[in-house]
Amino acid sequence: MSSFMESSRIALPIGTALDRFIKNNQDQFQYASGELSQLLRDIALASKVVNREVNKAGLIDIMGAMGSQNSGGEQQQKLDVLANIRFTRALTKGGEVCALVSEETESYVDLNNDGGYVIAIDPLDGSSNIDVNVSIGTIFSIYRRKSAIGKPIQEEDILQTGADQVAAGYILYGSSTMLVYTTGHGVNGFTYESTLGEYVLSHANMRIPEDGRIYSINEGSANSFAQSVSEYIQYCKDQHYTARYIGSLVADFHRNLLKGGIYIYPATAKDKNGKLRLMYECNALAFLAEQAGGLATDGHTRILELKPKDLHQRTPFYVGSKNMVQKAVSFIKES
Ligand code: P6P
Repeated sequence: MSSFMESSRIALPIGTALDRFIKNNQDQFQYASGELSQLLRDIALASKVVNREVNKAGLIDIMGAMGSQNSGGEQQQKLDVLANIRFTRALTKGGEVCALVSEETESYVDLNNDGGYVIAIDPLDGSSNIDVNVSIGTIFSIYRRKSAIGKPIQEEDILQTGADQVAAGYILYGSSTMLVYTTGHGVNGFTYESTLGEYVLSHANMRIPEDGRIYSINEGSANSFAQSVSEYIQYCKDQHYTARYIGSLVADFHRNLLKGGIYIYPATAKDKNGKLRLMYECNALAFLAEQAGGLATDGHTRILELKPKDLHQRTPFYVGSKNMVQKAVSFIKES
């Protein structure tokens, strides 16, 4: 065997880079693939900067709280604010986005009347874990604006149901950094190769197992769970399922996507409508879950059919393996 053949055998091929993947699958995006490429490139670029800052959090003064609160009255961490700035700047420069809905800003941010897309984003979810070096994430939803390009933004552009998403995804800043997204034709995962500065396809056509044995819920709130939730959790224990709860939605979702499982954030005494936000947390993960063969509901209605009334509205959230979500819902129906 020639030396070239010998060396090529051990040199593993580098997977498909994100940009190339989008171009190779351009027929799957109902609008101009160049626009989606630009949007995902802007998001990927900002995530690379956030990734660098997250990885240095212990070394530079970006840990801890800002001393300010976000729209939900939650303490803003310095990295929350930094991440919001990074994504806002990248999406502004890209020119494709007319308006941005963010957990970190009370109202939507009007970016560019000539933009054809609206983005809803949680720039850095799991902020309570930032200072203790536990995985955190970015969650994003992409909508096509409904009003005419070039005109001022309308409410109909902003308060769209999750079923209207044209793309959605998350970045997980974990032991490796991954970007996982869908445009409605399956779910694909890309791992960040920092020496190349590229996201490279590592998890093609991700599917969530129809069944699982992992349940993720904060049982510290169990005293205020509805009876149906308590009964379902007891069912999980009777089935000897495993309890896994990281306290970072993206990390818990990603693990359950790979291994099978259910994540539940129900209504509690503290959060009467659940803690998670429909527009920039639940809709994106619901789209991904369904595209991977799973389900996402508020206990009664498919998440993607919920009509938002407010940018920051909360919803109970049951998401994950199809059969597990259906089982959890059956307890609610019986109650
Ligand atoms: P709790 C993080 O603040 C977050 O929004 C999600 O990432 C996470 O799943 C949840 O809240 C944790 O909330 O009430 O269990 O601490």
